[in-house]
Amino acid sequence: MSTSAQSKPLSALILTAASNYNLRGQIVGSAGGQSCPSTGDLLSCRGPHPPEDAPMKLYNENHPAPNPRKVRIYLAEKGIDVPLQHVEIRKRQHKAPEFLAKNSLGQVPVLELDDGTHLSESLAICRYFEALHPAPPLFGTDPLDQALVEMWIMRVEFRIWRPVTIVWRQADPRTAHLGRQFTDFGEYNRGVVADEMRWLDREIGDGRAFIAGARYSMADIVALCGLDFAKFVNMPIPEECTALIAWRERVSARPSARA
Ligand SMILES: N[C@@H](CCC(=O)N[C@@H](CS)C(=O)NCC(=O)O)C(=O)O
Repeated sequence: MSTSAQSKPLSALILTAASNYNLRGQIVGSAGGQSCPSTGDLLSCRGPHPPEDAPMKLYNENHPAPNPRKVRIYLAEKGIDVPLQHVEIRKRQHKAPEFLAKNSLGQVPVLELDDGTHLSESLAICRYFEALHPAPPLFGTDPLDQALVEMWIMRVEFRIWRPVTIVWRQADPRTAHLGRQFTDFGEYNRGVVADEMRWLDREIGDGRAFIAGARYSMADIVALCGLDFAKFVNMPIPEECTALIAWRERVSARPSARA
């Protein structure tokens, strides 16, 4: 089990992962993970079979769900193997009573610990693993670095993610079935997203390699997932944003981006 996943192909992390986690996410032994087909059943297995003695699992949804993706990329960067349990949003499995008992907001991701504790919120889940496995640091190193990573996570969440999710919920036909849409408000936010992408492009146009500075961090994970989701909602990065496009190509080339 390596704590640095950066040189490993993701398939190696998921399919031949060598370690599992006990109650507190410590490395305890061999899993021999093996993929299993999705059965379509509630919370059916999608990732490696959870070993019976290590029930920690991550309730997950795949493309386009950007919040579980944050956690998957984070875990891949760390080389941490956690079994995935698929929650099919299109089938409303996240609103079923069994799932609401795990997260009353009916959202993924949720991390289930061995003692039955449920942890929601993608960033809280990543911070939990960061406290257990500080290396390689993805939430900063010294106090200033940690504050800068936090600053950029908050900026990206509020400046980029928020208007993107407004467009998705208020103006995208694929969410029209969820309830009344305020389409004018949604469409207005497309312009907000483009403006914020231009702002981020100017910020990182100063030559830094990553969003929060010289080191890849959680801020890059949050930004990549947000921008890729924006593309899914038909808001690609404007072509004049060359620094942002180059950054996206750099972070997308990391094996973790395929998680
Ligand atoms: N702040 C939460 C947001 C979680 C979230 O919105 N997850 C989406 C999938 S990306 C979801 O479950 N949406 C269904 C819903 O809100 O009903 C986090 O960071 O985990």
